[in-house]
Amino acid sequence: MLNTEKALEIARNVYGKYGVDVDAALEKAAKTPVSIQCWQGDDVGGFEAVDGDLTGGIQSTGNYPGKARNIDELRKDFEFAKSLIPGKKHLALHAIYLDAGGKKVARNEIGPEHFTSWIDWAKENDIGLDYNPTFFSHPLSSSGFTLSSDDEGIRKFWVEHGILSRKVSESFGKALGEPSCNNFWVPDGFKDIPVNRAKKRENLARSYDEIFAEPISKEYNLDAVESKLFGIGLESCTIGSNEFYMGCAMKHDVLLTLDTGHFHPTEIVSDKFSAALQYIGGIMLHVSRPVRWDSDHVVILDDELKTLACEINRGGYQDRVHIGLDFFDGSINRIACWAIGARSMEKAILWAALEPVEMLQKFEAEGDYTSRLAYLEELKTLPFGLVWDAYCEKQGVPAGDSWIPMMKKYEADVLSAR
Ligand code: RNT
Ligand code: ZN
Repeated sequence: MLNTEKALEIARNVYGKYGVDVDAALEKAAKTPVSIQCWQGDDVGGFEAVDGDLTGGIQSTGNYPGKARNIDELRKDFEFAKSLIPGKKHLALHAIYLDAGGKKVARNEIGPEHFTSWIDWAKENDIGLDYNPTFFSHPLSSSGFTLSSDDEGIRKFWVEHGILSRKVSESFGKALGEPSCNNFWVPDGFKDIPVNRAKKRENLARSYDEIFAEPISKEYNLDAVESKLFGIGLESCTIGSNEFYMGCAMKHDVLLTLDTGHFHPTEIVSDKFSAALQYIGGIMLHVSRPVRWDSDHVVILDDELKTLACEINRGGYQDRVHIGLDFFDGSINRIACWAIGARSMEKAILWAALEPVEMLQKFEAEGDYTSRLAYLEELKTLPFGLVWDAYCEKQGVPAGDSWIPMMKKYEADVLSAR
């Protein structure tokens, strides 16, 4: 392998031809936070003191050995995964990952006190935290409806969970000095053709009116609402659809969460930033990889991932789009999933930072679409790999494929003993 300085020299030369400042790109990428989902570590199981299946129309398949069985193991695994991933990182928690010392806590009572050990851990590890209330895998979600339920008791129960989730998230922001994104996703929907969609959507809207009634400083907490197309067993109607949450995000001035697996298969999320952001303050991304359906495969560096990152950059939306990951695969080494997915996201962010946006946008403004396409193609074969390796080196994480034997060793030493 070339040494870092040599590699950078070549890259500076090549990218310089297009007016791209490689060093500025490295800095820009390093500053972009990526929120990594804790739930990849244990197949969305969580650590409530009750056993139950994963419900809500989502699924983690595969039974690869070595999954984290408790908070300590999950933290250890994440610490190791983190050492393989360059850039600024957050960990996204779900309410079911609370630390209640083995005690059973009702969902509508999960509050900041159950996450103080996570905050201490986050400080030690120099990462930010994000949060998600958990509206699935619970007896009171088994009817298929939570915040949209016709049953006032059930609806109120989940409203209470939602209100408390904002307090947990606020406590993260206060303790760690940067806002925590608090993401609402409810599985609510119908398997078969409903005849009163309106009622459920009115209920859901009413619930958010109640949940978002109290103002919380955006310095600490940024609420986000996530739409979806369909879930397994909920194919005919999702109450929290895209149109529902577009309006909800506008009304309550909260982030709109766009999950890349939550749209029709040919519909692409990279086109949506510049549309939604004309009217909505900010977007939270759940970067995932749908294969034929919302399958939550591990994110890879495909064209759409690059375009997602480029569109944030091209539009100047760095401060308004919060990048988060959302995939969960139990069929291969789970730590490798984190590393592959998050490293791919980082690659895309660096790729975008290396794009000669000014030059390309000038072609477009001048109507020279020929040059626009010609250069977009030529850029694909610039020595990106050299810059990526240098980025990893500078960030103190393994470059190239050198992380793979490290991951295998962790598997042999730690995971295989579980
Ligand atoms: C489900 C949503 C949601 C979940 C996580 C676990 O389709 O994408 O974001 O994946 O909250
Ligand atoms: Zn999601």
